Amino acid sequence: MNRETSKNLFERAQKFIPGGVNSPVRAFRAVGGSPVFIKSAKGPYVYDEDGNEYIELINSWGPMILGHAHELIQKAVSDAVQGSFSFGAPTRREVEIAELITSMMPSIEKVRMVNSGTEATMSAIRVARGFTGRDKIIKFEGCYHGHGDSFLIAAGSGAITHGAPDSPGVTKGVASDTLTAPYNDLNAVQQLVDANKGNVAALILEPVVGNMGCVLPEPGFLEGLRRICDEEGIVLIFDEVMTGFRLSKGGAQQRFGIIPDLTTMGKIIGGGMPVGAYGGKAEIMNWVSPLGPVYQAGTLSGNPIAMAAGLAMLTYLNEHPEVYTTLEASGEKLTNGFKNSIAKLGLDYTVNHIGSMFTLFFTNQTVTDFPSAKSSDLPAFGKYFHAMLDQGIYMGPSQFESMFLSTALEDQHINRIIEANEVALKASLNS
Ligand code: KE4
Repeated sequence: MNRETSKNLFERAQKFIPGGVNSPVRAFRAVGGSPVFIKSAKGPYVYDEDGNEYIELINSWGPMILGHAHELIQKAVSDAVQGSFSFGAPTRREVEIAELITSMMPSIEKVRMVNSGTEATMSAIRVARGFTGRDKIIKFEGCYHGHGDSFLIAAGSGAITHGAPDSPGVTKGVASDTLTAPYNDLNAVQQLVDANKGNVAALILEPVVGNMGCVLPEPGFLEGLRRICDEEGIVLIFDEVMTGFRLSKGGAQQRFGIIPDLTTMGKIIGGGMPVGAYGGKAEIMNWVSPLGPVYQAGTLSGNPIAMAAGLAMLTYLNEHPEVYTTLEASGEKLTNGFKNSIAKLGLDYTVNHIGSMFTLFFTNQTVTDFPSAKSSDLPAFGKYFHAMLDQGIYMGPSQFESMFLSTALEDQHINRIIEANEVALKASLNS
């Protein structure tokens, strides 16, 4: 495939943009080579600046659950832009999306719109700290909650030691208030809680992880966290930026039947526009300014164009439950095809999958946490990624990401991805 224009754009980009991208994962550093610059997309396809067509499995890292340029969402945005772009004043659509979100996710009694998943998670832990009067939070290794300082924390060395900054610029002071535990390890959580009795404000997790690759909660894990948080007065926060409105109409919390105190959202709720949100129990959310003392604000929060896109998206998902049966079937078909090829080639790789999220891990370990995810053969994944790309299949350029299916994928596309997967697996075996 000729990708000269993308290469030239990347050279230009690196002169004025750190790493040539506005978000690190896009730079292909985990897989090598030069990133593809996307010019447009439609349905299951993305088109790069050289006119190459790809069937895609990123879908903007989750938002494009209905495929690209869905006519309903396009129309909602084109109608909205006629009335200007932003007012910095309350609007009807913000009321309507709040009503819709709280009806689709009943654990959310009140919700605040923001502009990204990062803003949502930063704000959620702030209000949890304000509500409880406590300072510490617990997060899990391998879970990503955006680039807020409190989340860029490496695992502490022992069960009761504090986190250490995982990025320059994050202070030791901030890091000392973030405790980390291995995902799926309830005992480690209990130890942290016992060692910090009465000091933990919140526990935040991806109820299904996308950000170490797709990793599912073990049976009893979410229930155990709910029990511990109830016993200790800790605010349980489900970061559903990825899983919200994807794993079911009511997200992971509906699918697993575990109710958090707060939920953070993003991606799908903006229909591809910059939107995040946090919400949950009214007794907690009532602490948010201007009703309560916990300050949080945003010039473009509830932006009318973004709300138009998000409303169109959520309204469609709310009125078309068949979306989820379609995605379940597509996920089953695709990952079964992957598993068949893995077996046929005598490989023992792991495929983690739930609904329309999946990751093919280049490891023979069962992947239930960050260490097992990190046992994957990254050079082999890099070869696989490029072999898929050269066959016109556009996947996330990192082993530690979930892939996302959209309803725009039809059998013909899934069959093509399965065929390309087998070719790419063979290519990844060549040294
Ligand atoms: P944003 O600030 O990127 O909108 O959301 C942060 C965030 C929070 N919580 C979860 C569970 C998330 O997955 C994310 C963002 N996801 C990544 C995908 N790994 C976005 C892609 C990127 O960083 O470019």
